[in-house]
Amino acid sequence: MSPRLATTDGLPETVARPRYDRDTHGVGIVHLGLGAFHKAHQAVATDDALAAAGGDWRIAGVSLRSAAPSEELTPQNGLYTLIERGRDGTRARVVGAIARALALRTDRQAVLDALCAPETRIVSLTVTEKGYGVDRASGGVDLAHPAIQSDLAAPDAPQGVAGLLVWALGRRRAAGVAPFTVLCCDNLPENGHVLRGLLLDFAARAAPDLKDFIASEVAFPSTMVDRITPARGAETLALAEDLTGRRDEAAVETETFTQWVIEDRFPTGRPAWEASGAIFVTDVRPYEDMKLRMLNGAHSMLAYSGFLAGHAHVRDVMRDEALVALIRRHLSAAAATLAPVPGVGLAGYAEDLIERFANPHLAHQTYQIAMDGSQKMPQRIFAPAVEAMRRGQSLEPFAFAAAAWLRYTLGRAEDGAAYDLRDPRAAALATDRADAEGIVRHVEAIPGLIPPELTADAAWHGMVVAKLSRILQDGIRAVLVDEAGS
Ligand code: CS2
Repeated sequence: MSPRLATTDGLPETVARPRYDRDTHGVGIVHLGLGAFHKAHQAVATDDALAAAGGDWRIAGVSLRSAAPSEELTPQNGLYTLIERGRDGTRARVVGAIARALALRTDRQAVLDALCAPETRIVSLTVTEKGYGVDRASGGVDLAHPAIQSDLAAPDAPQGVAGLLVWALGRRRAAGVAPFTVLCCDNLPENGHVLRGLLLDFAARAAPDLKDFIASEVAFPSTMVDRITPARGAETLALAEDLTGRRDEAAVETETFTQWVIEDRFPTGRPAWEASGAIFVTDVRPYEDMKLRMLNGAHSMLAYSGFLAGHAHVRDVMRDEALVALIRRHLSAAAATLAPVPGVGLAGYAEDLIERFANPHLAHQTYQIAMDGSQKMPQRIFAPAVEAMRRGQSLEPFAFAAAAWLRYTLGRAEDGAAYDLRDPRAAALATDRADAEGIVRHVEAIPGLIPPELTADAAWHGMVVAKLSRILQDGIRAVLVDEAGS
């Protein structure tokens, strides 16, 4: 059996490794949400920045729920293998940016200390859309969210994002330590602004004297993040061992493409992420809308319809002609809802997405993308649908995506096999109604999910009902073929 990865000494020449002395760089970032995406994206950019420009910018990674990431990384001194898989081959690189891996459950005091440390100048986050506890309708806290409930009940024993950040900002202020910059890296529109709104509302309820301080002193730059990173499988670990000659429990597999667009507001400094190709802008919104509506919107559409059509992976979907035609239709409908994006041609962006989705080396499950639909559909499908309606453009592609999602929320495949919805609003989505009209009405009545502009529009409603009804009656395959021909 190969030795465990714990040092870069003796790695094969073919494996890239940190081009800086890890031990001479202190920690400057606490990252909440130590999952595959962070390890494939921000940590890699930080590794590049450290190599190019140095600085005390290594990362203390924190997982809020599971202890697994820290159990995997700690014996490896924070090192892990990044496997980049493109059409032109597979490359392995050992990333050194993570200095420590902590789990809130088992290393609580160390996490709190790291959040309060003056050296910590940035707290970045990838906790997924559902991790924040934002009420999308009000922009404030979602009082039904478990972490919000427990943090409001016991603000001095924080468990969730809002509680931890507000608590730490309060402690820092009391100690005369400058606040950290809060850097949201989840797929939410205006993610910095959303997180700011959440913290201000949480503070108003739990620590009112902090609200104005957070409003005026804390920076929340928004970011657009992009790198397709499938959940790790056993094959990932086997491939890492093949490529490096080391066992690596923390390896991740991703595509070669990576993109990061960031608003440049970091009062206490930041790593030289431009060294990894990050783009700094004053307003990230056009890029975010492009990525959320085109990449993520097409992803959700293909995940629901592809899963129902029996495709386990995105690469299988890309071999289904009808689905590829629908992805193209979706991409161009989504592109038509966008404001101009500086420096980006949307037709080329769409072609690149088709190529990225078709990557034969990535085992990206449709079931993974299908997860948490209630948290994703608003920004990916409903927001562009509202914009298309305003502009008098066709709503068909968006109505089809909505119908495919609604069919998916029923929790059983066309052969009758049941699957777990994996959605925090699964209970609210569940209905006894089996007819399209009943299902659509039920979901339209869930607060904060489908925008009122759509629920009030008879044409939209009728279109979704008609498409869902046809899927229920004739099956997804027949509808895919029809839609692709229309
Ligand atoms: C995907 C994203 O799982 C999903 O919902 O759409 O994780 C997607 O792969 C990334 O946003 C790509 O940057």
